[in-house]
Amino acid sequence: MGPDAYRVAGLEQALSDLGHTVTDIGDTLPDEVDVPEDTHLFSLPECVGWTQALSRTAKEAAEQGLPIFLGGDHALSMGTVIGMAAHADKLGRPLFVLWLDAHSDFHTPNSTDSGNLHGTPVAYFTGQPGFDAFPPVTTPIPTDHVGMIGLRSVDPAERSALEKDDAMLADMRSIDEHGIKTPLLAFLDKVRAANGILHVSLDVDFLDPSIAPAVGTTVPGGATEREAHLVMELLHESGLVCSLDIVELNPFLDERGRTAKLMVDLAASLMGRRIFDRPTRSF
Ligand code: HAR
Ligand code: MN
Ligand code: MN
Ligand code: MN
Repeated sequence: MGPDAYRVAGLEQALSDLGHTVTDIGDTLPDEVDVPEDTHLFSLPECVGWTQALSRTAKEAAEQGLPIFLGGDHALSMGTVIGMAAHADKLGRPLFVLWLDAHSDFHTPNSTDSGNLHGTPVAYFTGQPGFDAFPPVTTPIPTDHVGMIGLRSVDPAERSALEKDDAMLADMRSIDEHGIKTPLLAFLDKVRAANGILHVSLDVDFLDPSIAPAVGTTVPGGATEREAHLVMELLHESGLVCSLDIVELNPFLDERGRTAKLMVDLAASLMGRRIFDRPTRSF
């Protein structure tokens, strides 16, 4: 339903209005895999099947242009990031990942209390142990190639794992103090210095629930519409972005499509829409 809500909200039109040639390749179906159900992890066989299918889809799509992956559950990034990592490897450039999220999604299957695999993709694609049921990660993203902005709900197990690593972590407290541009520009400098390319993963709950209610895991105190647009515009200007996930949209929880529309507008800002071209909302 997430992808369809973005389609209805006019994603394709918004991007073609910017002069891009847009190809909607439709919904990706999960591969059939021989993985048994798990008593603790929800929908494990499906997630493994999706990871396998999406990594292949990402690799293929990246050859054609800049893929935008629509979801749906954030577990989607397990596949999109390893696919993009393989693409980057082929280009001979390192992949960096910018995680825009209230959560760090750094659980392993062993540490997750909830059993929700959307809480695990960053641990998976950085090569943490415990993901034996999943496709092997041949090109793990080093944790110092990961930047997280928007953090405000990180479980104790994730916290102690992150403390040992060197991902760039910008929580909402530091954003309030220093502005959202400070950690972002520092991270982009790092990508540029390494001649890297950047995958951006935008979780709806990065945004404040008052402007983006359509997500099952809201955390108050999120990014404002203006902060989020600024991030997208700076990302566009960097010229470093190779791919984007827009995820965790649950249209059942939306109010007249406002969250879907905001996510579409943010994608448009990242793809080059300039400030005076923002659409008027008439109802
Ligand atoms: N850390 C919690 C868990 O693992 C919450 C996960 C948050 N949900 C997301 N991901 N949508 O960002 O269950
Ligand atoms: Mn989810
Ligand atoms: Mn989240
Ligand atoms: Mn997430």
